[in-house]
Amino acid sequence: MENSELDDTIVAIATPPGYGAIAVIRLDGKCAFNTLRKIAPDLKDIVPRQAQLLSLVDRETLLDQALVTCFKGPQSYTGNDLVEIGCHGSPYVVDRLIDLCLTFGARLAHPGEFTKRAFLNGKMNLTQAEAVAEIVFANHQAAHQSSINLLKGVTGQAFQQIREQLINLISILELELDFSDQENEPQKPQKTKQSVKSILNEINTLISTYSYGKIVREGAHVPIVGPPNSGKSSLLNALIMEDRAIVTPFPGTTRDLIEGSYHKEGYLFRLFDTAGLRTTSNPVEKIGIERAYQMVQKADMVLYVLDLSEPIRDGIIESFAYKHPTLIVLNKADIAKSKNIEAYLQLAGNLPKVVISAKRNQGLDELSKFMVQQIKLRAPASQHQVLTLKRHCDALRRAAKHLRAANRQLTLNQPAEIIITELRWALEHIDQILGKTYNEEILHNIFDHFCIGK
Ligand SMILES: Nc1nc2c(ncn2[C@@H]2O[C@H](COP(=O)(O)OP(=O)(O)O)[C@@H](O)[C@H]2O)c(=O)[nH]1
Ligand SMILES: [Mg+2]
Repeated sequence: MENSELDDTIVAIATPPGYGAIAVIRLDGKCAFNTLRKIAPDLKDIVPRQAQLLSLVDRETLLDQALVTCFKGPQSYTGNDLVEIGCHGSPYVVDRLIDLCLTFGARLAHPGEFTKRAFLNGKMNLTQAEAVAEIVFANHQAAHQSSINLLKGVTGQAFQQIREQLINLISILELELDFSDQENEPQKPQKTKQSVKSILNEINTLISTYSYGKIVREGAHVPIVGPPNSGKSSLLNALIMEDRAIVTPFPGTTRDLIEGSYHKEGYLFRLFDTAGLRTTSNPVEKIGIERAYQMVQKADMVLYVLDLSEPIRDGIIESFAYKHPTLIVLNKADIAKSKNIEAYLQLAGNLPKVVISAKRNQGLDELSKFMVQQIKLRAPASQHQVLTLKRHCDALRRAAKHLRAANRQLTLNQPAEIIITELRWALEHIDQILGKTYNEEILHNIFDHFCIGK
């Protein structure tokens, strides 16, 4: 957005399109109140933050009666003069009202433009602006909680602390440079190194929370794999309590990845039913099996389903199970001989395992609890400071790269200017997280993912 665009008066519907009890239209900018006056001739005084019932007219004809709230800048969401019109949720009324605003000089708002204005007007920092979108999109408890932490600025505090430490260190080094000709005792390189290391540690600790944060935000990716006919599709259906995947007694039924999700203890699990693992000459099935292996590569946890009623054969648990977090799910307990169950339990060895019957819904609760426990094990000590956004993690990684470089330069006894340059780069990346410095590309990437009217 060009800066001149900040002066425009913008309009958009803030509620989902379609029929509804009410719809909210937002009008923001210098001419917001004037535009309102043209469609609401009854309006006398602007009483900030007080809803008024007004007649809205399309030229002379009454279009609707609406509850209108005016916010006088800077005490508004955006920091500008802002109007929220709560009209009846009729697509016709909404379209007409927006058209009228356009006729009177407003323009359509871009996605996220109201929140972008709030950020540019200093009403919130960039991580808080991101939190607004996160709250809207959070569809389970864990994601919601992390977005609230972001909004309250709890997560931002961690970045703020790192920023302060960096500024501190840079100013000490700069001061020494300024007074290097005087008889000041310069800070020992060893001490500078310690400070760099301690900041780097904090950054690395934060980065390490991202694998958990990603699960919190997007849900855990859990492929269901195993030999054909072991009951993978049955397990998917049983866990999501829906008849999603086709279940047949014929091996090789499932080929495409079939996704189904469910919530447990506030976490979202995204299950992927996959083609049974076997050697096959069928080209379609081959592709399906290839996809199953690909899913394993990016999985947060793998459910490896085995059929307890089948004899154990060599290589029935493939080697990837030992490289990725895998839970062995021993299925068909309802028709298995206890001798077989014992043998399978032994086969699974040190891998975590549960015995279930997908068909009879037995052991599923235990399985789910186990899955939750596996996720919880990855939670960092402080649940408040968890990275959930890739943008933050990427910026921290870049900052860490410069701190490592600073560390190397210190070891090589390089002059302070070089160390300061690296530290300044690290600071720049932290500042970009908080939006203390930004460019159009950063803003575009963030706000383009917002909905219109937000
Ligand atoms: N007795 C019994 N049969 C099961 C169980 N789970 C699945 N089956 C049966 O095993 C066959 C294969 O199941 P399916 O879910 O399609 O296996 P997939 O090929 O691994 O997806 C079907 O006939 C299912 O009804 C179970 O827990 N007990
Ligand atoms: Mg199947």
